[in-house]
Amino acid sequence: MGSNMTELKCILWDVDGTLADTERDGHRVAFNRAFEEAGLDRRWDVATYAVLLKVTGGKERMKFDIERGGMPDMPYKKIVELHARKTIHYQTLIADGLIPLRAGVRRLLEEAYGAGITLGVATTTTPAALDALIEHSLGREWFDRFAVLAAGDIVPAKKPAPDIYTYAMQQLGVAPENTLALEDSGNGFLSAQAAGLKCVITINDYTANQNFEGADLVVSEFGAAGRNAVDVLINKHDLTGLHCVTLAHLKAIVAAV
Ligand code: XBP
Ligand code: MG
Repeated sequence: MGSNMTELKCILWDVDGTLADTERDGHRVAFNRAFEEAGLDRRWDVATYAVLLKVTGGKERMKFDIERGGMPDMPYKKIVELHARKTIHYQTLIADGLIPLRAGVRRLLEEAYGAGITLGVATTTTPAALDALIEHSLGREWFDRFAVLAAGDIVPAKKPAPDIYTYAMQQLGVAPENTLALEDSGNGFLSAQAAGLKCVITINDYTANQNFEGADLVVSEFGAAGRNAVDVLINKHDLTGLHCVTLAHLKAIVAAV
């Protein structure tokens, strides 16, 4: 590699929607269980949740639903209590093994880890929810393999603000030009972009119609050798051989001018 080429040193992973499709059958269901348990009439159906997902963070999402008249007003303390119960329901759902990793996630994680790339997490979700997913879907060894787990209220402003990415890079001592973000949503993309990062998007049902203009690569999933080729929606750097997304592709994106 020539000295004037930018080297990929660090990959920061989003969690919800990127590592696993946690929103529809995980977070959403957990919120509804907490509402039911608290005697609230409100249930978030799949379509309603699509609207609510424009606000990141579970407590912030509840506050937003209250403001739009979906839920009765309540003191912030009550929101925090409901959210704590929601997190416990979410942990139970994850522990039941209901939410698998998305296609190609483990392959790409292992390829990057084996190649000595620094790996980290940058998410708006609550640390306890992230821990559950690592323990039950990824495997305990990943607690050590991720060099930073940046999550939830550790920064005051959640995505689309850049803060969580900036925090993760500060913790790791890596520069934005050597770091790549992996995301699934418009808010995640905006956050990564604002932190000065190039970004690869793996869309899902909730995010497929969001705006990813300017993203480096947008695909249907990371993919795998034994699966159909991934759908490529944006390929800014004219990458080839995209049956599935490999570490070589991620390196090429960071090296591209
Ligand atoms: C997605 C989010 C999270 C979850 C809910 O985060 O917005 O708020 O929907 O998690 P990301 P909490 O894609 O950045 O991982 O209820 O724990 O906030
Ligand atoms: Mg996400």
